[in-house]
Amino acid sequence: MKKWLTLLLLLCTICLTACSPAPSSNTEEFDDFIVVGFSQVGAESDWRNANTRSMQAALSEENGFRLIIDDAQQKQERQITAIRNFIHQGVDYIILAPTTEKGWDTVLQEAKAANIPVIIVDRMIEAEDDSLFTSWIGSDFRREGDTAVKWMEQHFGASPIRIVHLQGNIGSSAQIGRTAGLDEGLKNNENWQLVYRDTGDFTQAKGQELVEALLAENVDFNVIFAENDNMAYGAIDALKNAGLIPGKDVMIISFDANRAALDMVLSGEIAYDVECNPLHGPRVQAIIEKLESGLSTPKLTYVEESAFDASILTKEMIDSRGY
Ligand code: GZL
Ligand code: ZN
Repeated sequence: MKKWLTLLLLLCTICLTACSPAPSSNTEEFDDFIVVGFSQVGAESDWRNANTRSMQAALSEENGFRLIIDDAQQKQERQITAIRNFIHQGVDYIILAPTTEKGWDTVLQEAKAANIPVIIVDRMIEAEDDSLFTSWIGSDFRREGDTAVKWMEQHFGASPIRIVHLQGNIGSSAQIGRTAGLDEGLKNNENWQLVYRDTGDFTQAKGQELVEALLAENVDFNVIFAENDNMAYGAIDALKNAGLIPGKDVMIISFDANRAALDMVLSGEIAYDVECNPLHGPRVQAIIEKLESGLSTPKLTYVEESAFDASILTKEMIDSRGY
């Protein structure tokens, strides 16, 4: 072909691609992907990081997804902004792991008006009507609290216990349910005394800080009810720094059952750990794939969970778990 003709053709091609209209919204270039906007609580705990990893592994490009994750640093207002951005970007689905139960109606109305299905994971929300979300997957936090209390009743029997209660973020379903379980236990066991209660925001640093302050004031306690493993890790550091032996001087009950915490159950530092399963990725993937093929999905799905103390736990069990 004549050189000048090739050059002319080349110029046309370059011009055509350069002149084609920019995609209408920046999800345009994801046409052959299912675009998912995920508003994640934050990165406050091992549980949360395992939850994020599970979502990334399931909603991957090889599985046909483009996942946009926003880390709200445990602030609801940042989640509301993230959801508005997802609506603006025109994502196909919104996943919300809500920091707290209240305050979602307005922004979820906006998602509904934009015809974007919302899937709630982990904690629950209070919604004026449940058409504001398509499906919820999470844990029964009250049941988790009751499981811990049942074990405490069996383990401590009638001996007097003085409890320090490290709560999660106030207003989150995990805190509401686990606290309700303990409150029921306190009501039913007159040999139980609550000596201190405050939120450690599910973080290791805050858990350590609270227990250090109690030890500095010589508060007398022999049980710590920590609403997640990271606060338990912080409490254990504080006890050890004060020359106390966790599992001997103070018994620790915890939640999540992360790998590191289960190792501490084996070593005796944590007496009992109630599982809260973070591996929601495949469950969300299955829900989206069902919705994509026009099938309906259950409004609420509770995940199966167990609990561990040293009498039933083995290294093999720990190694066989996904987090
Ligand atoms: C529970 C989850 C809680 C975990 C904490 O489902 O919401 O938040 O128990 C995490 O570790 O920070
Ligand atoms: Zn396109």
